[in-house]
Amino acid sequence: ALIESAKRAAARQAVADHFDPRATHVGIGSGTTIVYVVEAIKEVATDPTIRFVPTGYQSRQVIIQAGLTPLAFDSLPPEVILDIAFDGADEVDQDLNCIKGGGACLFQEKLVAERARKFVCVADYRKKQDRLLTKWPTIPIEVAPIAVPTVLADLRILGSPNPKLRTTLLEKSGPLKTDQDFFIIDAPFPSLLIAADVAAGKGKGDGSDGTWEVNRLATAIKELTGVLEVGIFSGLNGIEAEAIRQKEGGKTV
Ligand code: DER
Repeated sequence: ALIESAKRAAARQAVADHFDPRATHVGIGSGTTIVYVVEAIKEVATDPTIRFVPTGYQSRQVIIQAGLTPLAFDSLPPEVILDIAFDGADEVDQDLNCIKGGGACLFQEKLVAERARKFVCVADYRKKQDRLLTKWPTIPIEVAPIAVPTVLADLRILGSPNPKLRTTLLEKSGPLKTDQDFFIIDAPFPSLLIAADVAAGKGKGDGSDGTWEVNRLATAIKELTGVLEVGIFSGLNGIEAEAIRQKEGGKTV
């Protein structure tokens, strides 16, 4: 209940601070926190012409169940930029870089995030860490099924000790399929350096000494043949994280 109330608080804060009822196109991410974001938007979105762009099957369902109108990303007129996009994250570092893909929707999430004038990451206190891969152990990577064996081998060469194909529990035996009918590989790496760490000589950040800086690792993985998208979001224009801290006894911890 504490975590749900923290998610709801982060969501309501983010909508109160950033949602403009005059918006015409709004990106809606995936996961559980986004449900609270849509709930809060529903309370203030009076204009029936606003269109909500989903980031996958679940996101579209959340929009429809709230009685809002979805508009598929590939139906967007090419000149249209989204006023704002809201989404969750699995972990957020002090430079507002995010690990995303816990819900296996990272490809459409990145498409939508990069199409928005402002990207608002809504994350409760558990997600906020100094460096990425502190609590969340792996980088989700969307891969063409046929390329899985080579991408697994390539990730080991980049320094991932034990990259794994994501399988589903209970629902279906075998690998999980994304909305693009691709597979997800979860690749563990040691916690990632931020740019300031490299500048301070804490590591080269290019994998040569076992350390990786966020952007360099994201680029190195993205360049592997067979990789569609990497679950590291960084340097997005206007990315703002609403990480609501847990309140204990009325004080912020
Ligand atoms: O998969 C994603 O990137 C989602 O945004 C997700 O990780 C956030 O999920 P949550 O809001 O249920 O924690």
